[in-house]
Amino acid sequence: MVFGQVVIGPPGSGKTTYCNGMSQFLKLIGRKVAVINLDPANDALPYECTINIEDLVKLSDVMNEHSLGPNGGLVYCMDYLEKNIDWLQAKLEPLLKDHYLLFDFPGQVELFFLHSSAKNVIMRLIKLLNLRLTAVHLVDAHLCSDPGKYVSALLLSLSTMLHLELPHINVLSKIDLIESYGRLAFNLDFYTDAQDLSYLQHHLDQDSRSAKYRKLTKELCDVIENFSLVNFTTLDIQDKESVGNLVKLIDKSNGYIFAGIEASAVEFSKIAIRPVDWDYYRYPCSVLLACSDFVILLI
Ligand SMILES: Nc1nc2c(ncn2[C@@H]2O[C@H](COP(=O)(O)OP(=O)(O)OP(=O)(O)O)[C@@H](O)[C@H]2O)c(=O)[nH]1
Ligand SMILES: [Mg+2]
Repeated sequence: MVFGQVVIGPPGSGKTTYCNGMSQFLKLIGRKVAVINLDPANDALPYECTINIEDLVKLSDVMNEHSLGPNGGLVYCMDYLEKNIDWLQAKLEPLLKDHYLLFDFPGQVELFFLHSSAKNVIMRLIKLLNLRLTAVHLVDAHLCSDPGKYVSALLLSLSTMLHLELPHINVLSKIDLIESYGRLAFNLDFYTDAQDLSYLQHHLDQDSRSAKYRKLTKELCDVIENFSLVNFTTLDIQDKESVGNLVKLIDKSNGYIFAGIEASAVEFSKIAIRPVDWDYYRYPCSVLLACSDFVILLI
């Protein structure tokens, strides 16, 4: 049985940084990790990727050949990947024996709550390769600083959960920056639990700009509350405790802890007994070399 994570979320929410930090953390606790970049718009990758969609299809080629913008280009690339799923299957097969998989997906959100290609790719892989995957949906914690944006984050999370039909964990990323956005209207628990949204509506009513959308906001909040599916956990990718807590949640959701591969407790003890140093911004040697060449050229 092969376990892994499907890392998704809006542009800039921290997916690529997460894959880098998470792969280093998992390696430290003794897992063999493969990061699979399925975002053709990711140019400078901070992690060493085992499989790169760029080897199948390039976003710039698609945009030039089909006169598409970046959004249309990404939809095309996902459709292309779905049609060429055997390419990805063949690349993944050698990893199945002992690797934990991290899939870095594009940040174009409609691919995950509207279009079917990304979902079909994930479902086909699960069936063909017997994978156990959890969707890790990153949302920038900055959205908590504005009630309207927070409602949109809830709605996006709910639609993505319903569309993908995977074990799913919503994460407020970059939580280390939350204090820099000013005082929140409610305690952080309010935003992570997403329980009683009437307080939020009341708060929105205070703002004259939001008042005219009052009925719409109420209806949206009712939908979110009626499903009662969305909550969030928090993450600071630089903090080992924060990453460790998230790993434990993910292990429960995709069944890793029940698979008896290695007891999670044993794995975590490896990290507890020694100081941990990982650089989540780390760039692979080739990128550093390319950068230093560039500097030399500039000199
Ligand atoms: N302070 C802080 N910054 C973070 C964290 N995670 C990511 N970032 C920063 O957020 C920015 C965007 O991160 P990326 O990893 O490129 O985000 P992404 O979701 O992959 O972006 P796209 O691929 O463009 O959709 C970068 O400058 C990261 O350094 C975090 O936990 N804390
Ligand atoms: Mg990225």
